[in-house]
Amino acid sequence: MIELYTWSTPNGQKASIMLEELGLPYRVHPIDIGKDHQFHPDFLAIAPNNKIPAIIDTDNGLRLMESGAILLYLAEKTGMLWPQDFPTKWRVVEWLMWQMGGAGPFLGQVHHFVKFNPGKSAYAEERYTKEARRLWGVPAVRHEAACASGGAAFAHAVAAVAAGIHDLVLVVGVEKMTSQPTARVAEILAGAGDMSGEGRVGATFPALFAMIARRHMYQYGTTREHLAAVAVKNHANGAKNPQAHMRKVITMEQALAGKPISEPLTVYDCSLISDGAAAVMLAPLDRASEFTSKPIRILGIAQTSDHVALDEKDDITAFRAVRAAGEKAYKMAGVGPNDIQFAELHDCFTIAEIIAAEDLGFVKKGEGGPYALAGCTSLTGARPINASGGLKAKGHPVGATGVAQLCDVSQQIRGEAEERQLVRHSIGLAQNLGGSGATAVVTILGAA
Ligand SMILES: N[C@@H](CCC(=O)N[C@@H](CS)C(=O)NCC(=O)O)C(=O)O
Repeated sequence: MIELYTWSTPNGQKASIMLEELGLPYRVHPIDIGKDHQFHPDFLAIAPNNKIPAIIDTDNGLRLMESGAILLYLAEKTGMLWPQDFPTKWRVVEWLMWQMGGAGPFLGQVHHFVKFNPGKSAYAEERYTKEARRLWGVPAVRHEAACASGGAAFAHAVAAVAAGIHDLVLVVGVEKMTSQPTARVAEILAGAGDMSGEGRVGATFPALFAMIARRHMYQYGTTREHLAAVAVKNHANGAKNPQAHMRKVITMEQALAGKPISEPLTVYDCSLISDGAAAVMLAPLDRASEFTSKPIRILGIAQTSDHVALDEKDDITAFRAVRAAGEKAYKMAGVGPNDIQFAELHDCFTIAEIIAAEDLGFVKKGEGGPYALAGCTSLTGARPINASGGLKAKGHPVGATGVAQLCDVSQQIRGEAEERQLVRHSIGLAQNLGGSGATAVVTILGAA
């Protein structure tokens, strides 16, 4: 157990985020620095420099102050977030020291001299503000496209690098969802849909995708077994993925007997409410080797849009935006569906994976269900889909999902997917969906 002595400031948050990220059990002891509790002898015995954060590790009695030392200690204790290869480990230390000795103190001093210094000092204000502006002087932007936010951010970053506007771009997807109850999360997510119509009558995404599934069943004979086959396969893959949210194998019987959520969808047809983050770095190909010995090439990418509300679409058994993005991405890459060896598809619901496989031309319209049931999309099938476990088992932290899919495809291309490593892995596709088909991003990746 880690005893954490802290307060809600940026240095305190560093320690809390690290403990959460590592999943270590910890207990918080608030030290109200606004009331000078940091000078109390009990706290000084733990942190002689009278600053939060500080920790005591009850496993060995070790006490530690300084946020940087705490991060390094926890990383080494768990072996997590602590690269084993020598140069990468020192790259981590380099940037940690930069935060501790550069960005952190300078931003703290700006805050102090500009907001709190009662005497005012033009010299200090200018000195620290100038340095802070230099540190902050990189462009940063947030993208919002519901569950396709990560993919949309990536698509725009690719355009900026390709246009020569930026050389290096970091695309980060992040979402924290589990602090809210399921009903509240469903309500918040519904806000990304058609609130004036669907949302107003209480139709959250499970209800919308249930209607899509019903219609697909009616038009093409898709069955509950077809949907369940997707769930069983993605759970099996997720169980092999150390980064998956849910690592639980389920049987066909379990999937078919799942608790109803919105008929015909059961709990096993719905993706997870997850916390998660993912990042990818973009560089022109001639600079990529500065950062990795295994660069990944973007062969094709497209982002498209469609109506938000289901009733405005002429066919709800297909996502027009996915079809259009797929066609454009194939054209850019100079390949067709048959060249795609594996894919990460946006299985927010099992029916969405089936429809995406059809929209992207992996199978004819209406054949996505039988294709999954026949095992063609399993790790050893003809075209593996969601080898990561997909949104169903790996998890669906919405803003992170589109970026995480690209990480999963890259991992396969690099041959680093361990137990999930596919035999054919030189060209893969990621498909990210926003809302009930309002936004789609399709990316085709290959080895550089
Ligand atoms: N270098 C230290 C700085 C810690 C620090 O400045 N803590 C502040 C809060 S963010 C504090 O405890 N201030 C109380 C004080 O200065 O009396 C670290 O990273 O842990």
